[in-house]
Amino acid sequence: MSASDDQNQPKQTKVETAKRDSQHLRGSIDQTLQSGVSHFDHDDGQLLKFHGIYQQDDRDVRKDRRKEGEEPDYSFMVRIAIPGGALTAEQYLVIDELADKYANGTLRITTRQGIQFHGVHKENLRAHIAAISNALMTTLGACGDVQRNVMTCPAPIEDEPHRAVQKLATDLAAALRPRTNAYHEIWLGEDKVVSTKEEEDFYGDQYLPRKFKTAIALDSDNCVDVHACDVGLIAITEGDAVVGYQVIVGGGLGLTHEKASTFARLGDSLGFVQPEHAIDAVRTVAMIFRDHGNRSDRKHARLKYLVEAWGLDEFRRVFVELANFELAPPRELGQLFFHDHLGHHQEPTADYYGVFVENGRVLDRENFSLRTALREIVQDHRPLIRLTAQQNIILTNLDSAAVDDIEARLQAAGVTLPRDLLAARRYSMACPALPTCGLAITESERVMPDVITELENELQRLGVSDDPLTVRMTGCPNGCSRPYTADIAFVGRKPGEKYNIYVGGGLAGDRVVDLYAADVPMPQMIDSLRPLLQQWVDQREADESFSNYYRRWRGDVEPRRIITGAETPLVNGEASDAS
Ligand code: SRM
Ligand code: SF4
Repeated sequence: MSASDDQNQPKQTKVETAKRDSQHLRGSIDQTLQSGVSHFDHDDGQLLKFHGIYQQDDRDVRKDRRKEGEEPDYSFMVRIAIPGGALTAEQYLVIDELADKYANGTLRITTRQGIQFHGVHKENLRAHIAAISNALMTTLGACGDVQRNVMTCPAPIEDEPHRAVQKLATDLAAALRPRTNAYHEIWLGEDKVVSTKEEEDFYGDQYLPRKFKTAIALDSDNCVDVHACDVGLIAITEGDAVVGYQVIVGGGLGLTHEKASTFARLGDSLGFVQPEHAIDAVRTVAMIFRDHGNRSDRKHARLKYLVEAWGLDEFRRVFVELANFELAPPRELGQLFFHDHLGHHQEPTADYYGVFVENGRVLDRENFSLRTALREIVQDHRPLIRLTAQQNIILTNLDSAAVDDIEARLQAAGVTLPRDLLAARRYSMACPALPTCGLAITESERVMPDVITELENELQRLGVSDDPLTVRMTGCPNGCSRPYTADIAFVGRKPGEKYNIYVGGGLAGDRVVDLYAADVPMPQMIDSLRPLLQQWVDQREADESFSNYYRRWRGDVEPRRIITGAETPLVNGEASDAS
């Protein structure tokens, strides 16, 4: 298919109609909020996403309630979009307070540097959103078919490139934020205005065909997994200056099991732009997506399908036609690196400290009081806060004495310090899955800590527990914790805790995985991996990483850029000898 072939599009989806008829995201949300009903209808449910709100129900009690003839136990997930993950101490304290006041007493740092609340009840939604807004944060555009939270390296490193990418993240977020006044009317009580065409001069009546994700990496640090986004920018540095940005297009991870037409794909280098054209480059890609993306099938509506269908050359041709700035040929990129920014770091004027938050969940439970410890640290030291794309939190602007105090408080709260973590846990991530996510097939966040313990034991037995290794889990194939770029990934496959196991990605985020074993019951997952781990330890060269060994063993000359939803597993689901 080429850019000129797509005029005769088939019938658009119901979501497209809901968007078009919504008067710029108003729908009947306001009326439903004022009514006594427990939940929103389909169309308003779709519109709510643009406001950063997901209607959910407690999956743990869903079946029992159905048997009793009761309706689902509805509540709402609320997501704050935080460009570059940057918050003030005051904002963090508001978020912490809201977790108790209106949500389920926990916070969740997301894989895109946002914050989620779970369990907010309909009657509290307005007050909750208003409190977030009063603290100068927004949930607008945290979900929905618009540009999502803009990610960038959050490390408070005092050099020009870090400052430049952090400023660019904020500017880019502002440039593509929806303009509709609906948010202010519905949640903040502003007077109603009549929706006009001009209200959304960029997005129009139907917004984008699907979510649109952006991230900005540095050529020295890809801690944001830039190739997994619809569009990415990589800051190319020379000395202490950013000389321009490599524009990456067509990344995305969601796929559907056994559907070969769906795939996870890493973005390709489109070209190189001057720093002053970075925002326009992203806007131009978004414009192409807006005008040519698939609006008749949401499973194939992401930008990656358009890039794949057109091919990179055609995509570039259309881009150049629209852009009123130069797109130079892509720069040769060196090996990308990844830093997790955990632990104590010293910069010329201040120190910073990265705290490990297992699977992003900030909570208190028996013998573990991370949430209280963080609140007290923030109250007393007033650090600036940065959330990472690995679901962790960085406290910045500290002096060295503060760091000693922070470590002491975390230890007293039962939190493991980064230096005491083994690599498998340190680099691990899991998505929320059950009981909140409506799409979860299996558990993820709730079982991951035990799976990691089992894997750690195995890696210790093999003598490789200090080797950096990314291990990620999701409760379905949508890829929310970016499993398809990890060294080892467990992806929910069938109810009853059966997972597909993938291997062969890696820390740099520039390779996708292979399907290693399918339908593996959770208790057998580590058994299934054992032969391959053993083979790596026996056959690796020097300190070759797990995935580098795996790629060499498989004879891959080029790292693969795509996996489909219907791969053939390398081994049977049962524990087996990989060699
Ligand atoms: Fe995601 C849908 C959670 C990052 C791909 N994602 C969902 C929903 C909203 C479920 C739903 O649609 O009903 C999940 C809410 C669960 C809950 O109870 O909280 C959900 N996604 C998350 C978060 C919270 C996972 C986490 O562990 O932190 C992340 C929120 C990020 C943020 O702050 O914006 C999150 N989701 C991702 C990522 C990773 C990334 O963007 O870097 C991906 C893969 C990259 C990509 O988009 O291709 C991702 N989420 C999806 C998809 C698959 C989209 C697709 O193209 O097929 C869905 C399903 C959908 O959109 O229909 C989804
Ligand atoms: Fe839900 Fe699947 Fe995303 Fe996990 S990966 S949060 S189960 S949509």
